[in-house]
Amino acid sequence: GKEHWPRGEEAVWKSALRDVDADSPAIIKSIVNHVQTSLARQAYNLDDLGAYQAAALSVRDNLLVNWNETQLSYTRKNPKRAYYLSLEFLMGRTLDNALLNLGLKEQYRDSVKKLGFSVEDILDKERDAALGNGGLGRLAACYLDSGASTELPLWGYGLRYKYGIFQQLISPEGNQLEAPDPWLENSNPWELPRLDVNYEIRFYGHADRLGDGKGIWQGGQEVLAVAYDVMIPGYGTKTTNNLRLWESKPKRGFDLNSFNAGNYEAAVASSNSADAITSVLYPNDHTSCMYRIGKELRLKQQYFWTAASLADILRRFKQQGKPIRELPDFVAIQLNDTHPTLAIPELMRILLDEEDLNWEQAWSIVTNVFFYTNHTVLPEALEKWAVPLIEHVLPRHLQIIYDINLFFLQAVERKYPGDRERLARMSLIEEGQPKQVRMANLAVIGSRKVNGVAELHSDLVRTTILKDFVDFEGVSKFSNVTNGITPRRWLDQCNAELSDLITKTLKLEKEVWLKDLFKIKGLLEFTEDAAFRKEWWAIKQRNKERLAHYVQTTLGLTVRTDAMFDVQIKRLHEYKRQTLNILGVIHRYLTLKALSPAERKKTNPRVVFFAGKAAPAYYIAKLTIRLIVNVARIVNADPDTKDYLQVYFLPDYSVSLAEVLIPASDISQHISTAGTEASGTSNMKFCLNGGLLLGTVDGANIEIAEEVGESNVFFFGHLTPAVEDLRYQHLYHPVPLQEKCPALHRVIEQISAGLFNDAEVYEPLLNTIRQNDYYLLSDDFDSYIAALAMVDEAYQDRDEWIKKSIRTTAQMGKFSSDRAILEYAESFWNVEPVTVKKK
Ligand code: HBZ
Repeated sequence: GKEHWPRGEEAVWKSALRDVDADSPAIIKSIVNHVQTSLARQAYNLDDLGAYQAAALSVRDNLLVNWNETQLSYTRKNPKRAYYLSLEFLMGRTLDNALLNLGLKEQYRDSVKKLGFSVEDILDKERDAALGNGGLGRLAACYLDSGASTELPLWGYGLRYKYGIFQQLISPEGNQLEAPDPWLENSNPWELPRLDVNYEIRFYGHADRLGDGKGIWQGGQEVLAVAYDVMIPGYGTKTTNNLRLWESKPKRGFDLNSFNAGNYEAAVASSNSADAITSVLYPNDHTSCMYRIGKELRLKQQYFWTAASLADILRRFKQQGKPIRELPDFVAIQLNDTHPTLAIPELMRILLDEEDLNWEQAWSIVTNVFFYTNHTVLPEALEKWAVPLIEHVLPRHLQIIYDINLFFLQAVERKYPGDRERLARMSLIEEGQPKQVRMANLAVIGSRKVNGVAELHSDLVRTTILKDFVDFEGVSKFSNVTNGITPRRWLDQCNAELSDLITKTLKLEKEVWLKDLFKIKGLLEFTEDAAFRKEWWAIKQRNKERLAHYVQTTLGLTVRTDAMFDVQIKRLHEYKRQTLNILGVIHRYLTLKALSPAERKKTNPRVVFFAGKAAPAYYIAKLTIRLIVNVARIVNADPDTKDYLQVYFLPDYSVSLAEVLIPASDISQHISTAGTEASGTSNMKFCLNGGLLLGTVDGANIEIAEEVGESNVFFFGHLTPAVEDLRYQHLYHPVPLQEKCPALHRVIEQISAGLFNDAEVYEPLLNTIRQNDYYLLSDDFDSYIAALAMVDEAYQDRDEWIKKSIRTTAQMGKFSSDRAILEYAESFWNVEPVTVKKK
């Protein structure tokens, strides 16, 4: 453990080290210095982008000091550490977050102002780090923020994709087009290349068994994993943790044989394949069938990342000089979904083949190190890998998976003699053409604990997809950690005015309530204070105007800001039912059209916003986008209704767009078919910002209602236990839509008749409802429309609405990701906070 210690006298080093310097002139000096040296630019022709880069480098210097202090203190204290393995980290922008976490925002605002720039303008120059699809990736980002803020020794491990989630363009017809996201184009000041931290990762080759469960894996292709570190500052603490992202590189001297043979092209081609591993984020959420194309590359991504991360974790552990059997006392590894499950056979391989442990010793270490979080119960989303593919890419791992399976099934057979169906269900191998490895089963049996992400979801995990495992291993291994969100980004940063009002009202330092979110409950006593309500409402209004300004400048469209703002923003998926929302919009449109002008005037004006990306191969989801865009076109241009109903599809949804949309919402929609949305996390973000929730009894909506009170949310739709029966009815006792739900039938037939152009185009989408309606739109439509009417009615009583809004924010304390990450640390990992001394 010597590597981080200074060589000479510590005091001499310390006195010379640069510390966080909150002094404005020093900040100006540092920015100017970066302009002149790091950027090699002249002060007089500096643009906003240059100013952003210089400010970022200057802030980075502060982070670096804290990062070094933090890592040094971990090395000295040698605590048990936790590692969060996630294929996705949806970080968004960094500069604003770093300024707020360091407490330097106002100093930098003043400094850049004196240099002739506006801090808002330069913050806006940063590109999002969009290394994720949606909730799962953003959750990982919130957990890193919370880990650092609660001073946990927690590192993230992921991949440094050259291209993040695709950029979404909408064609004039309303089709989604995908363009690459070259986010590293302008260079990235937030990453530190660690060219010296690298590992060789093997693929292909051949594996031999050596007896006693041991083996040897040789040959094939070797690729280099190179580390890039991203600093993760805690809020109001010196702790600055690390997110280590791997880049793939051809091994130096790789395929020298090809060069020697004069086959230059073949050598170059193989280098290309090494680079390809971390070139692009897979844009599919939930639909594993969609990465059948290029699936070998996806498997290689998963192994490359887990192998490099484990090698790094083990190297750090070994530097302490402890025996390998103590690994579980110093290391906990959280698997974010099944994507990193190959870490289980990989650690077995290392322990058996390289550390020479026997099977029992190795398996006992493995099953005490790993923890698995499940994020979905949708059967089509459970990962499976074809046996022949694993055999080809990772031959030794397939042997180990078969051995794990053999021992496991022997144990199941001892407990349930002769129960062959149970064995078939629990096996790691699904029979079929080809056979497939069930990654969730492997993750479960290789882990110490398994959790879902909201109470209902964890119950469903225990009673449906993992029921056999609960019966076999006992229920205590299967628990729940309800998701959370960081109140720093999702309130203080995105809604600074509301944050200031809360601070002023609570008479607490904002550092206090942002770190103990239950403290915002103190707002409850101000619901009856008319002046407070007025301020609360004025802030919501300004946030609506900020959003309207965004729409005006990016799309050239004028949004009316005196209407209710109704928002649904999330990945496009049938189970999330954006289709239900747009059909509801059409229903409202038809209703408005049928009213007299005088009657229309009495209605509640509404602006409906949609945003979200569809997986590029998800045809039905793309049709939904097309329908929304075309409904918007017709409705917004109709002089009869345009004062009462506007619809917008905002292209290219991202973390930074969410930061503008969420604070502006009066009502947001979380309307998945009951039992399908594991948790949802944007529901928490809207409610924290005083938006009310319209939703189904699903995921974390349920716990939000428990906290804020059912009178402050709008629930509708069938409950989870009814869903299975309804689906059965659809299949075996279908009722024509016209009889079952005439209101929905009318809407659908209007689309079919061409009210929104291109009638034929929508038929496949409409047929999903007319035919088996798997996501139960026809069962929930009437109660959905009724719930929308209740929202309208509630909004008319403005004072009561504002009270609901305040009560909602006030009771969201539970949903801080600080609470969630501490639950993982305390009840799973047994990892404790480490205080990093302020110098
Ligand atoms: O994880 C989401 C759940 O749908 C949501 O309910 C939950 O709140 C959130 C955090 O727990 N799941 C995802 O976002 N999943 C993915 O993005 C995904 C990505 C790649 C895959 C599969 C799923 O291969």
